[in-house]
Order: sequence, then structure tokens, then C-alpha cells
Amino acid sequence: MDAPLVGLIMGSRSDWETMRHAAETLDALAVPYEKRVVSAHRTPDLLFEYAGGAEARGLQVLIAGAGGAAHLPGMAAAKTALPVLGVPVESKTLKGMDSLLSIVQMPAGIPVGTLAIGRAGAVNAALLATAILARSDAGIRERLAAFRAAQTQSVLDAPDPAA
Ligand code: RP5
Repeated sequence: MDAPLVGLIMGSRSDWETMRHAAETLDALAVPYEKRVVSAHRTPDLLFEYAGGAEARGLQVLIAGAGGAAHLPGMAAAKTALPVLGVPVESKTLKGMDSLLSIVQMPAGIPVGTLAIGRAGAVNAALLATAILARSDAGIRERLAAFRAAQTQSVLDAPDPAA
């Protein structure tokens, strides 16, 4: 098993239904990652330890998903210089608008690359993490190019939306 390059974290086990789409996309691209629940509110010391030590452990990108008062991506970004990609998980009460605004509206100086709410954001966070890694890894670059080409071909192969 290759050492993980992506740290996939989420605020709660309940986020897995969304964040599994990031994991599945990384699996499809054979990008090594680790996944775990790290809560900004319920386990703040773990968050500091995880984000603070991520770079030294060899991780190159963090993907952080959270919902509601979604402080996990921003606080992770505060503790590491690694790129942090934030996925707003769709919340029951506010449909993820709370998550989106909590993640996207960072103060200048501590960036979080914020993706779309829900599954699209999770998939795209994985693809963006892969694109970042692809700059310095020819194998990942080739697999990402093949993934994109297959995606294009699958649309071209099924032009009739009712077939
Ligand atoms: C956030 O609170 C989590 O990211 C999750 O989206 C939300 C609800 O968590 P649970 O109450 O389902 O554990 O911290």
C-alpha cells in the first residue's frame, strides 16, 4: 500500500454519505489517501494535531468536508500550509447553504478551495486534489487524463437522452 498523499477528513460519520464520493473518485484514480473523522468542535485537539502534523507525515493535500457550522476546513487550513479543499455537506435545515458560507468566506491569508455543496463538491475535490498531485507525478497525471478522456467519451457515446 502506497503512503497516503491525500488526507480526507470530515466532521462526523454522518458526512460519509457525501464524502464517500471523494473516496470513490480517489479510488478510481488510484490516488493513495487516508480517511477519518476529525471534528473541529467535538475533537478540537485532534484537529490541531492532525492538520498540524499532516505535512510532516507526507500528506500533500487535505480534503475536508463538513456541514452546518462547518469550521473544519478553515481551521485545518489555519494549521497547515498544505492546500485545503473544502466540501460543504448538505445540511437538513438549510440545505448546505450554511455549510457553503461557513467554508467559503475565509479571511484573506488563510485560503480554503471551496467546492460545490454535496456529491458534486466531493467528487470535484478529489479531482482537484488529483490535479494538484499530477503536477509532480507522471503516473497520476496519466490516470487523470485517462479519466477525463473516458468521461468525455461516455457522453459522446450516449447522445440520445431518452435512449
Ligand atoms: C458537523 O455537524 C458535521 O460536519 C456534520 O455535517 C454536522 C452534523 O453532525 P452530526 O450531528 O450528524 O454528527 O460538525
